[in-house]
Amino acid sequence: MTRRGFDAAVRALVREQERLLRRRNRPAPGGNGVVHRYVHPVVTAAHIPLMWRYDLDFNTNPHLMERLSVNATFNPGAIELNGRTLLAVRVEGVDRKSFFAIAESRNGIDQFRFWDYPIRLPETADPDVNVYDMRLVKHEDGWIYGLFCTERKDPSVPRTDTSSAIAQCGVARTKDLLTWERLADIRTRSPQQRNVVLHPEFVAGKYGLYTRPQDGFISTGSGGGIGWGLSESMTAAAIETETIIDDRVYHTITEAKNGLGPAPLKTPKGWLQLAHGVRNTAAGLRYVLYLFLTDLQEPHRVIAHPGGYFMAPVGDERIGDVSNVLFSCGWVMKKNGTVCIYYASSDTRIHVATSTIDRLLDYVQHTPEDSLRSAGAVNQRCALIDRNLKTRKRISSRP
Ligand code: M1P
Repeated sequence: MTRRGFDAAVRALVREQERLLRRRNRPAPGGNGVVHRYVHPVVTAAHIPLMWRYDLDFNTNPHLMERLSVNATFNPGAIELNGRTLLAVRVEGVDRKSFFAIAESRNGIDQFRFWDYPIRLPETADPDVNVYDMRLVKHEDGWIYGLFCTERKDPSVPRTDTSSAIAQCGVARTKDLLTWERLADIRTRSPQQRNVVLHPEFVAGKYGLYTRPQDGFISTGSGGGIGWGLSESMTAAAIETETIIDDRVYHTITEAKNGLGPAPLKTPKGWLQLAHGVRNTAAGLRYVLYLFLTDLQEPHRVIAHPGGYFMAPVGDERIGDVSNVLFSCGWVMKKNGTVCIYYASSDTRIHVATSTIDRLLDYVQHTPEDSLRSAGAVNQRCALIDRNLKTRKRISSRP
């Protein structure tokens, strides 16, 4: 390539990316009435700034190659700050290492752009090998916390075992998402933890934490379920007693495992909780999203729990690096009651789905619980059909 050709190729790359970054989004047709999906993903690997991927100097990169390619963008934490929607995106390089980077949008639906640099997350004395899935929480103590999974190689296995790892919850805090203070990893009695989430308010003067205890790195073993515990502080958080508040259950969407998504939203009826449930199939694990409601004073007490999922992978969402996965660890409730749910499909790209608090509360309060038996499921459907027949008769008998 000549220098002129190189410059023209760079300009073409910039133009092409600008088209993507300026693209407007629009609601997708159809849906289940609980949420609206959107036509385009909101953040993809192609949204990553060119400066993070290419060496743009003709002298050192005459073939204009990507020097540090990005594999995927997924599982973002979300927060609204100064009227903007900010996502703490999990960016995964082609070297498999994940890191966090903030992508910003005015409306939360489209035109997300990354800030100039990824987050420079301080390490602890025992450095993380991989960090991922940050939950952003504005706590009433005044800090914004980022809780994420920190993964290190298991030191107890033989050198030849190159896949055994230990997952725990890392903690960092910030006021502006630019400068971060790293705190100690959370201590619990469980050998492994993932999907740990900070409750936004103090509970009995302590920090409330949702957990997901597990025996192994992938399998929950004898552990599992969404747990709850209290910690005196967040600078050296420790949970002595963990209670399972939403267990995994045979022949349901949470049979293999489950985990809380983002921090719950406070509503007049209770804390609205979003989680993922996992079951095993002949084609591998299938991750779907579900909602439930917990008590305002006792956020660990479940007060409404619809059966099944409200979102599962559809269409293109079903395909990616880890296919058949929907995962969410970020949502934003706007002043007008709109809720933007940020979810990733198949560990590859990020989408938004919108709803309202009223709609989501209606869903959690009026959807029947899982009956746990086929006959029970038929009874629920027959009751619905009976009610509908009466409603139809009433409508058709009107003059
Ligand atoms: O690959 C699907 C998801 O698997 C893990 O979630 P969980 O611990 O609940 O199984 C996480 O690694 C998550 O990042 C990933 O999306």
